[in-house]
Amino acid sequence: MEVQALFSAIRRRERHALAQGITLVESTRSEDRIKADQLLSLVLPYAGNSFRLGISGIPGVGKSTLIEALGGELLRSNPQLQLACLTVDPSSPRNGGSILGDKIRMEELSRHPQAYIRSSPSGGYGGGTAATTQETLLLLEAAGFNLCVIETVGVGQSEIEVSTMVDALLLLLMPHTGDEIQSIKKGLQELAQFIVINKADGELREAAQLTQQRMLSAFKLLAFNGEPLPEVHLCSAQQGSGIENLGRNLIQFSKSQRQSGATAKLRVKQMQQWFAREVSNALSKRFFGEGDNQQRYLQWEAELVAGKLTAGAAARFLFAGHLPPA
Ligand SMILES: Nc1nc2c(ncn2[C@@H]2O[C@H](COP(=O)(O)OP(=O)(O)OP(=O)(O)O)[C@@H](O)[C@H]2O)c(=O)[nH]1
Ligand SMILES: [Mg+2]
Repeated sequence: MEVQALFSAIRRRERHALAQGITLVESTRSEDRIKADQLLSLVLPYAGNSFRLGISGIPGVGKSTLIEALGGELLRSNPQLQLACLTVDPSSPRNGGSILGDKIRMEELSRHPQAYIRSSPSGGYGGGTAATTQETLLLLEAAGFNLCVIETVGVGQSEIEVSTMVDALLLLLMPHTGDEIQSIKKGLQELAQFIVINKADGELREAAQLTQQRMLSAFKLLAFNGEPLPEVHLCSAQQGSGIENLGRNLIQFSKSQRQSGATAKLRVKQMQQWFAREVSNALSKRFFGEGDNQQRYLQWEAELVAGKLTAGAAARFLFAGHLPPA
């Protein structure tokens, strides 16, 4: 399809066009990049108008199950909602696991006329491809999706990365019993606006309640310079408990953020962070592509590992074009 036609079809929220557009921005072929950039320049004036929600947590915590339950609930209580979801599937796309996995876990959502699910094999939306995720968001917004959910496998770095492109980050946690709470709470309050303890059902119910209490009291003890504290929720994505309340609070949060002008400020910050990331990626790509830089990097790294100098000194020698003494 021609770029202009693709753009028009995306604006009409035609699914095959949307899928084609996303495949285009995900492509690493240079001729596709040209088309992708043309498409992105067309969609840009129509983008930026959704509530972008990141959902992060360790594998198996219940992210997909939560999105299915929460998505269904939000669609029921908000008739105007158009929900798009970018999910990671841990299974290999080769055995067809990617599509199958999500169809099972998000059965209701994948059939809903006001929902669109895009699945990517792991390594897709989780870390490393921040630019692609951000471009995909623009396409979804131009297609009229006003809630965009990004599921990322939480392994530290990807949480931080996704937090720079969303309006709210929901961190999904397992019920804990012991001291881990002390170590995980640090830094969480700056990253996540919603902390949700999942699997509050069956045998894990009590542990989940205890986790919530401990987390709430830990947060109270910390002084946050007047910064708002994250909300701490309990839920069972599987049984549906706590979902309605969570959904209501998320919508409330998105409205108040928009009305206070926080969303607009955030969009500026998101663009600045995105630009900085692109420039730093481009610089590093250029540096390693030139002359023998890659090889000299490894040589200086070996010197560093051998304890002969500091990382700072090695970097300065590397950039000054020196080779380590033979
Ligand atoms: N008991 C219980 N099990 C749950 C709950 N939510 C999810 N599960 C189960 O936990 C397993 C993992 O759920 P997923 O939704 O696939 O978890 P995920 O975080 O998306 O996992 P990855 O995509 O692999 O990172 C499944 O077997 C779910 O049925 C819950 O609230 N209670
Ligand atoms: Mg999942």
